[in-house]
Amino acid sequence: MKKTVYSAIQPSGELTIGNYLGALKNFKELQDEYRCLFAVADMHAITVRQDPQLLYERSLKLIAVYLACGIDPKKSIVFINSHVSEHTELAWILNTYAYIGQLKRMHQYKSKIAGNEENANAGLFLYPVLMASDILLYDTNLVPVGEDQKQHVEITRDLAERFNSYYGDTLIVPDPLIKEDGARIKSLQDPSIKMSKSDSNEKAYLLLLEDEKSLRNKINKSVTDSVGEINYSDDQPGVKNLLDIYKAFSGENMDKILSELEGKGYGELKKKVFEVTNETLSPIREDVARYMDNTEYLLEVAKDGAIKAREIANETLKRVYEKVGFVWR
Ligand code: ATP
Ligand code: LTN
Repeated sequence: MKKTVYSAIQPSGELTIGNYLGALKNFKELQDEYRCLFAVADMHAITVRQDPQLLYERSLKLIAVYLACGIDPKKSIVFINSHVSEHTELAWILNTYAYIGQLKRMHQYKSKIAGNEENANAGLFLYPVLMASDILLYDTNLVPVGEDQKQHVEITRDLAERFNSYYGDTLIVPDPLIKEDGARIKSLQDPSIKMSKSDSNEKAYLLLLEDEKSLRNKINKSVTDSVGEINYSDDQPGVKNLLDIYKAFSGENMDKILSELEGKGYGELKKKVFEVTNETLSPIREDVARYMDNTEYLLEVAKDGAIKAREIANETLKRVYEKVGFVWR
């Protein structure tokens, strides 16, 4: 029996290279060894108000991105969360085991409600429980994500362990899978914060589907420092971030990169970063455009994925219902 991998991305904006390097890039290679599920987290996305038309388009586009990044719907289950109602059903049960104190300590929650606590919607608060349900419904062993999601995988583990301690072994306790390279891509304008698709400054991020010209411009305008030397050091966070991006896209080791760039200026570093980024992204860009010309096929992939996902989810939910004492439908 293969182990299970589950991950999801929110269709809440245009994807950045942070999403690609921290998550997407690692999905393809897992398909042969594991039973993989890759989802469109549309239910998570609405914890922040979305334009309905855009949400719809981005959900389909995310399927196109999955396929363009090498996910094969014959090997992996690709689906949209809201198609499988078991996610919200398990979430309700897990809500009754989640501690308010722990939910209040989640970094993502704290940063999203900053300055707006009274009017923040309850979905933002319960977001990690829905994420835990996503993961636990499929008896997931591994969750490939970027560093920022580590805390959410930890609360998932806590919920599974708490449930198991009440009822005996029921839920599999998952591990996060966080790759060293690319797990923490920073903003190009402020390297102390993560690169995020919801940043209000568009120069802060590089989009996965960014065109060549704008890719070059944004990299050229990225913040460096006045040291004037290329070192991989916390004292030079902007340069360090560019080196991390270079390493994650090229797959080369840092010593080799640094020796290649020895004595060179930041202009040369930026040129290299542009080349390696564009080389990886241009075929993805073309493939996504091609898939988006055939949205019927994308819908078919999603619907087929939901049927397969539901089969697994239903079994787990039944197990949970029986433990809790609910009468199974
Ligand atoms: P937002 O910033 O709008 O909340 P996001 O850009 O973090 O969203 P998600 O859909 O929440 O996007 O994340 C999808 C995946 O991308 C997750 O596994 C997350 O850890 C990863 N990820 C997001 N940003 C980065 C980053 N800067 N570096 C590495 N991985 C990232
Ligand atoms: N919260 C995640 C998206 C997400 C997810 C998941 C990731 C929703 N459900 C399950 C891994 C497993 C995020 O913001 N990146």
